[in-house]
Formats: sequence, structure tokens, C-alpha cells
Amino acid sequence: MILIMDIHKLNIIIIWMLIFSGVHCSVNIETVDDEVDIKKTDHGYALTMEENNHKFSNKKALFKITESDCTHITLNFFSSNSFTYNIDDCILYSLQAFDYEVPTQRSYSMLIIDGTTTETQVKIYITNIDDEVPILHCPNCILDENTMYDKDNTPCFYTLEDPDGFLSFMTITVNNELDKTFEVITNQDLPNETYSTEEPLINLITLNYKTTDFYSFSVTVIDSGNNNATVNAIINVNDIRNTNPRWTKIINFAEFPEKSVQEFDVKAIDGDTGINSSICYEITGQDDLKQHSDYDIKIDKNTGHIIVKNIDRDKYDINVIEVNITACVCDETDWCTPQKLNYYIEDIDDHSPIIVKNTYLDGTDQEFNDNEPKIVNIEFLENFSGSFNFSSLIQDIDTGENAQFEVQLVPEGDFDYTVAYIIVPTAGYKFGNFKISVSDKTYLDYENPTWINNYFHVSI
Ligand SMILES: [Ca+2]
Ligand SMILES: [Ca+2]
Ligand SMILES: [Ca+2]
Ligand SMILES: [Ca+2]
Repeated sequence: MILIMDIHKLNIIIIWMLIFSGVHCSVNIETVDDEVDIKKTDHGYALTMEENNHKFSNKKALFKITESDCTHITLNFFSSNSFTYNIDDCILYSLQAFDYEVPTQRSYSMLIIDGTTTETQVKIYITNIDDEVPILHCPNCILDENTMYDKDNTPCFYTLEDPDGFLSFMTITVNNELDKTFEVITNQDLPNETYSTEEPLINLITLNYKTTDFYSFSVTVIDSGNNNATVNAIINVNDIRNTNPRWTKIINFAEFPEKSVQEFDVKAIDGDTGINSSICYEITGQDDLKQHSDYDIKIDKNTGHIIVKNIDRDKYDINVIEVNITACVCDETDWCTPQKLNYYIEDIDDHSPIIVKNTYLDGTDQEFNDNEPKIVNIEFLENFSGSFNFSSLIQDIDTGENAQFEVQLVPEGDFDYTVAYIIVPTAGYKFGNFKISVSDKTYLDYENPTWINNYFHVSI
């Protein structure tokens, strides 16, 4: 039966045989180091000590063997878990460190054999301490401006790892004086044997893309063993839609001649520069344009190029045209910025004064539809000394000095009949009513054949 067992089972059989046979003796051990706790158990000793892989120098005293001269001591490990050791002056030293994070170094079971018949069982338990450095992985985070994030809605999580566990005892600090802006929330309710978790980053104040579009800071994590790590973090701020477009190029006043073709360029940009959407232009709310649809004022929806033409200043007698344009975010047309454009239209002298109508004393009008010479025949008695029975409305639809005109009587043919007549007034602006009267009735002598038919022109 013994022949078919492996060496470990062989040892066990031997132990039990020895225990039950009662023929063997045992050695005792005692502590020589405060950091090593030794307790007597039913079957030997239980030795407990903290892992020491970070503070091990070259050897560690585990216990002292008593009641033996230690000249024939060997250790017999019960499994493949063993450690290197030596015995000096009956003190057993481990010549290697014990690291709890290495699973095979967490416990040992062995026999101390003194000679051939004396054995003592010793179990060694290595306890975990927070001796390894934690690791923090920074996410690449984008947070919306004007939004408060809490642990439930933040998209930003730091991965915290520590091979020791004990994650609930971590302190995570935001540096670079941004601890009033950001905070990493730590979870205080994790079992000690949790080795990795996600810790949410939240903001403590609202972020403003226009003020700061990204934050760069470091985050330090300290574990319960005072092991720490610092990593750099960058939080980008996402611009969200909350600003109307902004005009960057505008010509809000221009002066140019009527009936000319004018071109202007205006430009606006997205007020939310982080979104930077395309801007669309439009002419809006232009009452004059609706009234006078023969105006031609257009703006290119995409480029902001304005073309103005066909403005007939005289036709509507207006000198200033107010055009309202807007710049809107093309795909979010609630976001618009209006702008007023004022165009001062210069008159050109493209109209002559004309006689529009004659109005007779009885109230009837004789209207003229063209600029051709008009012939008016009137008859009256000799020695007539009053005014003719009509007045002439003369109009020049230009404006300014282009609308000033003079009126006079000029001879028709060789003989000057105008010496007997007068027209008043002799000048007008834009329009006026003119009346012709006899200024010297002594000319109006029927017996003088020259004065029976009088001809003259009204010249404007
Ligand atoms: Ca360790
Ligand atoms: Ca640790
Ligand atoms: Ca540890
Ligand atoms: Ca004109």
C-alpha cells in the first residue's frame, strides 16, 4: 500500500502512524519577532504574519526551535508550496519574501523534523496588507456645458484597481486647484476582496464652453497603506446649443445712386463656436419690399451675398430703405440674430419737370399723359386784366437740387407777346401751381391786328 502512494501522502501516513503510535516526540517553537504571531494548536503551531514583499531585506526570522540542538533539523513541506530558509542558532529564517498577492505564497504547511523521530507540524498564514500601489485609469471624458452631473448620469468613470483590494478605503483627490470643479466619488461599500471598480467623476459647478473648453488636471489616489498614484486627466467641455449666431461682417449703412446695381457681403458665425453649424441668411419683415415688389434686393441664403438693384427712388419718393436680414443656424432655425440694413438712395437727375395738369376755375382738370408740348387756347376780351382761368401743376419727381426748376414765358416766333403776360411763381421745387396773368393790359388792343392772336410758350 505504501508503494503506490505519492510522497505527500506517504508523509501523511507516516505522521498519523507516528501520532497514533505515540512513539514520536515533538519540538517546540517560540516567537522571536513581534511581527510573527505563533499559536499552539491541536496538531502543532499556527504562525501568522503579514506579507512582507515590500519591506523584505535578506531574511526574516520566523521562529526559534526549542528543546533541540538543531543539528538535524529539516523542514518537510506538505505541498509544492515551499520557501527557502535556513536555520541559524535554532532560529528559522525565511530567505524570501511572502507576497499575499502571489496566491501560492499565502499559506504553507510543513513538518519540522528533528532527526528521524521528532516532528512538529507548523502552518504559516500570510495575511494581506494594503501594500501594493493602486492604479487609476483616466477616461477620455466629454461633459456638456451647463449640465450638472451626478454619479447616475455622468458618462465619466475612472477605473480604480488595487491588487490588495480594500478599495473602499481609497482617497481620490483632484489636483491643480480644480477640486472645487470636479470630484471623483469613491464607493465606500465594497467588500475588501474587490480589486477593480469604476468611480464616477462629477462636476461641482456648471461648465461653460466659452470660458473653458477643456480642463487638464491630475488625480491622486491614496490607498489605506498610503500607497499612491497620480495620473493626468483631460475633460473636454461640449458646447451645447444656447447662443444665437453672431455677425462678424456687416455693412449696415450704404449710400448709392438709385437704379444702380450694388453688391455687399455679410457674414455671421454660429454663436456656439464649439458646434459651429452652418449659417443661413434671409431677408425678413421688409414692408417696403412687399409694397414695392419691383425692388430687387436679394441675399444668398448660404453666402450672405446681397445684390440690390432696380430701386427707383423717384417712383416712391423714398430716400432710405430699411432692410431686415437674419442669420440663422441652418438646421435649428429658432436660433437667429437679426440685423437692420439702411440704404440711402441718392437721386439721379433722370426726370425733367413736366406739366401734369391744368385745373380750371370750375374745378375741372385737363390732365396730360406725356411730356409732349401742350397747346392751350383761351379767349378773352381786349383790355382783360385778370388771370387766365386755369392754373398749371408742374412737377419734377426727382429730389434735392434735381427737383428745382424755373418757369418762364418765352416768345413763340418773331414777335414777343410775353411782354403783356406774367407767370407766377417763376420757380418750383418738386411741384407747384403756376398761374398766368395779364401784366400789361394796354397791349391787349383788338384794334391792333398784331395783338389779336397772341402766342407764347411756357418754358420749364
Ligand atoms: Ca503584496
Ligand atoms: Ca494597495
Ligand atoms: Ca497586499
Ligand atoms: Ca431721379
